[in-house]
Amino acid sequence: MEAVANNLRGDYARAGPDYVLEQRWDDYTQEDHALWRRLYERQRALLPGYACEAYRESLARLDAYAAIPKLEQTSRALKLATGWTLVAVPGLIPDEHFFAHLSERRFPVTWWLRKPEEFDYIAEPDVFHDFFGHVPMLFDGAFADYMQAYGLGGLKAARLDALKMLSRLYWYTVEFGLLKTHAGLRIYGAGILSSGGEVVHAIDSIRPQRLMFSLERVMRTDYHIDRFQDTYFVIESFERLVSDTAGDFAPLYQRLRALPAIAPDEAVPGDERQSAQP
Ligand code: HBI
Ligand code: FE
Repeated sequence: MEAVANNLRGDYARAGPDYVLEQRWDDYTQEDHALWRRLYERQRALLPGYACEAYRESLARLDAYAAIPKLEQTSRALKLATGWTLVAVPGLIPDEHFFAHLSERRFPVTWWLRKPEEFDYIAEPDVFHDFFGHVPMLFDGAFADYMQAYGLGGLKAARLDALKMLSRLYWYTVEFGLLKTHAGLRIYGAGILSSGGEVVHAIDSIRPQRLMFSLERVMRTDYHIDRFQDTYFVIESFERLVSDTAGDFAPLYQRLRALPAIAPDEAVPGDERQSAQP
């Protein structure tokens, strides 16, 4: 078999034209399931007081500790909850395919699990990042609406050559978003929830700045993909995130593309800073 995308682990050759493939749950080894449990135990222990209620209640209901989940089984429950289903994919897929799946309420989940030596850091999303990080939030109605709207927006942004600005919105919400609650800031971003070190950093560290969500500010702000974030954006609620991002982005893209990007650690006039503690 040719090493497609020079990474046999992803075995893209096995995927269809929409990049979907069979999960082949029986191919996982006992070592894979044991690593899944170790990853799950570490992250679950970090969540009390850090992950938002919607995420924690959904994760508990998923009961996904004992072994790598069967995506078709989770899809049946998810479909009933918010109309979403999970599709197994070989790894990162081209933006337009990714957006197309989201726009039709299908969430792509990488089928393979990292190796033990990647316990603390992995560059690409694996089944642990995608399932443990992203899937629980898809059971929340407003967030599920936001994810589909993001997919629809992505298809439009591709046509407007605005993918860089739109990917910042995904990064600072879906991957690294924080939520304001009466008890303090809580995490809903998958990139934080699936990270061994960033759960505590995102809430307790004095290094990063935490700013109230502003669509324009997010779309102008660059990000690092290989270290903890210097800036986190805080939303009031998922419903508010949906309404803040409901409009047509074309005029915004037009205006913002003429402005310089804001560095990940930069503060600008108008920033509404948030402290992590209430
Ligand atoms: N593909 N499987 C997969 N998972 C992702 O999260 C993903 C992707 N392709 C592109 C992508 N994310 C980002 O560029 C989004 O901003 C589109
Ligand atoms: Fe992700």
